[in-house]
Amino acid sequence: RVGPTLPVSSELAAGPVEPPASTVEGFIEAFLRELNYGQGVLLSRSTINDQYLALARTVREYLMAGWLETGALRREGDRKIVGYLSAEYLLGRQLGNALLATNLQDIAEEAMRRCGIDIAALRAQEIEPGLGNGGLGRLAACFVDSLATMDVPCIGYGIRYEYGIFRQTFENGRQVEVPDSWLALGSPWEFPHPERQVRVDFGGHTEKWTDDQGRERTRWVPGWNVLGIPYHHMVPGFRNGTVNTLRLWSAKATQAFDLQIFNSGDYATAVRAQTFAENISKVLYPEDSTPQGKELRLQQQYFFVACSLHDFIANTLPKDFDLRQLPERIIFQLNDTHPVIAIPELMRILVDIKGFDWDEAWDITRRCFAYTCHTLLPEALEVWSVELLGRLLPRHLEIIYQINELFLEEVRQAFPGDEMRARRMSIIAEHPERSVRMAYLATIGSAKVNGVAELQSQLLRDKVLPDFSEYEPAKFTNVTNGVTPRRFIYLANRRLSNLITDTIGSEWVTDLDRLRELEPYADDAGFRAEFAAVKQANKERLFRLLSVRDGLELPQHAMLDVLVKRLHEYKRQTLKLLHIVSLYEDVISGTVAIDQVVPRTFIFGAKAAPGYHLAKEIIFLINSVAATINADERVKGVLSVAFPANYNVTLAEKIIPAADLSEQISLAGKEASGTGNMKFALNGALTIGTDDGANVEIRQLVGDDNFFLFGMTEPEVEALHARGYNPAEYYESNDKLQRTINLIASGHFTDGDRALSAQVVDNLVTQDPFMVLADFQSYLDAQARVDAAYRDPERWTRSAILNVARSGFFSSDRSMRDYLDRIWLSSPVE
Ligand code: OAK
Repeated sequence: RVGPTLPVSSELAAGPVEPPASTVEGFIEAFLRELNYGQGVLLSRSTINDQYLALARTVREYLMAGWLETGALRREGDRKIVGYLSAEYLLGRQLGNALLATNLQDIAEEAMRRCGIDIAALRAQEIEPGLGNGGLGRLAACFVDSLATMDVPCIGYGIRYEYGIFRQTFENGRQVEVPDSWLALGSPWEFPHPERQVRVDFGGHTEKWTDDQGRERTRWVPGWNVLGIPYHHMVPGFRNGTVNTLRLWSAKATQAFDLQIFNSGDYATAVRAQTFAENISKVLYPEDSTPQGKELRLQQQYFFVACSLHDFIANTLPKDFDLRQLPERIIFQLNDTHPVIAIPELMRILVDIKGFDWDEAWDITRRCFAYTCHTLLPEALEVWSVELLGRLLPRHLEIIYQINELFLEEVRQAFPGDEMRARRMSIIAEHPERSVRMAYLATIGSAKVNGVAELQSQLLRDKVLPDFSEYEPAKFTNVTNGVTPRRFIYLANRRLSNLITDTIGSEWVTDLDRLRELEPYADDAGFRAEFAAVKQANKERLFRLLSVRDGLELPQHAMLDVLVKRLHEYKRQTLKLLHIVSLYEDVISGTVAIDQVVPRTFIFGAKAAPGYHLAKEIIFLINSVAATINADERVKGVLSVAFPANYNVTLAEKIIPAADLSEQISLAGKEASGTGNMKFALNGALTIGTDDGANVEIRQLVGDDNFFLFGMTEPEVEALHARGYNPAEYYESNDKLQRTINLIASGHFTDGDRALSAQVVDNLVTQDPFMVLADFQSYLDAQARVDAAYRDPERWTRSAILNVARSGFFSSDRSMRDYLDRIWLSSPVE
């Protein structure tokens, strides 16, 4: 039986909540009940979707007792709770994870078989909730998984976007975005609670008033408002009975909002007004790391943050709770700057509504927040124009001004006469327009600030927030990212999981350092053979999928060389493309005989932000190169390029376990951490990578012999910038690079149309902001080392095993322990 057996709460006085029996018969009974009474159909008349929904609801039943009891424990206990505030949760499919958490996989499979149903078809029916863009959103999903598995009380707060990240399709090689209607067939994983609606105000103005004690106070007279409806999701721990909650907010129009207009007889306007309000949670902004400063985006941010703070204070804390104790009961972790408006919001609640003095409120507030910065790109640092912020949230802008004024006074006291410093540290930027720097507000208003890998945390201190780290060095810390081994090994790579468990037992699933015990087996030829067989089987599984899904036919025995992540110039998909074209050019020019080439299949996966023009040109070029190379008999079976559309969590779970080579080739100093890099290493791919983000830590752990390092270091990049970088020099002086670029520029891959590759080529040769050309030769040299290593399969497999054995550090369970020790300063609940 899953779930704690303690009758912990009088709320459960009606009797213990009994899940169905964990037997095939018990499961079938519950499933048929859900099908008949939940879905309202007979098995013989049911569609695949009926069956999927009934199956999901059946698994839910097994989690319910644990969920209710965990919730009761949280409310009744006095433990500190983590309030994870994130605008994105890239969850991936839920069914497999719920079956895994409840240990019902085999029972469910057999139960479905007896009902004449192929469970694989039901799994495939699920549309993943893509409520995130990439790394930041997937990290949030890994973190809530780990917290539940570690019994840490956590509420994840976010937005229930009606449309998540767009579905990517290709038309003539160009990206076309299709709306992602993940809710179209109903989501069995969410529990709407319209009765727990929260009102959120916007606009209007502020007024001064005097209270009974003669104190001057401020009140916000809002101009309009919307309702937030919470949708609860279960976050099950791995077989520990804990089920935490993810609370996602959906916007709904208030009645008052449209009644006024309705009464004036203008029905159409009233309906439009309703649509306007409900737009707030309509769609996820698809820009990854490049904020657009759109009004609706700020509305989204304030909307979910206001709902969440209200929910915690009014509904989770006891009614008579003394708010001076708030920092003992909650830590709000800010997932980048998107939720940072929570800081002035808590000040508003404490000062304007609860009547606290400013200083006391500020002391409380600063201890309730911690800020994680996920970037190093200057263009990714959010700023909001004062004009917009003041129009949408006039009271919050006043509060931000006051926070700033008091903070700068402190700075001036600490550094008398250093007015330049005070100006640099101001939350308000004056150029190019008056705006609020959200990262500064986050830093000033938080107890701790962290980066997501050692190198980035260092650069954050030295380059992004140097004045702040000088002023309050103890505030800054690092927590290197991690990934959940439940989804990314156990679920995604059952074959490897079984091999590991057969070899060292099953403890590794919740104690990933145990993978170290695999190290001696790297020298065991029998184990290597089994390990290699797992890899081969995973490749074949992937190829079957890509054949059905994308009509791609790929050779069975080539090295699988994979670059999957968002499309961004700094991630340098073009460098990979240059490598592929140079190999191809070697063959077609007769420089290298085809039988000298190590067979490789290259896989790309990448979505571009819809407005990111150059990124979309790069996608087109990759597809053009792929089509040309795949159709060229001269390289058939030796060089193949696959770019399946719509890379997402579901596809990642198939691609990563099959990969031989993991491409982590960002320009040093640009990738904050990366988490794909960790997933590949844990699944036995070797990395070719720069000294960037968490690659640095991966290399330190797996060892130089098991990692292909190339490219400039961050200080070298800086030095080259300072000297003045001119990509044309590299083009002129490197014959191979010239031939490669010339072949692309010639129109060879674009049916002779030179214009179709010109933008990418010109950008590389004349601008190359991420120094692709400067790292080209070093990359090619490293790829030659990759080829040499791959020619020796025993050596390769040995390295792959050592990558797995030495990457236990990259479990998100470890990240959570680090957050607990360094930031949240509390230990998991017993
Ligand atoms: C998105 C929006 C604004 C700022 C950063 C991001 C983002 O996704 N950053 C990514 O976060 C991941 C998780 O920490 C890191 O692994 C990636 O390196 C980083 O680009």
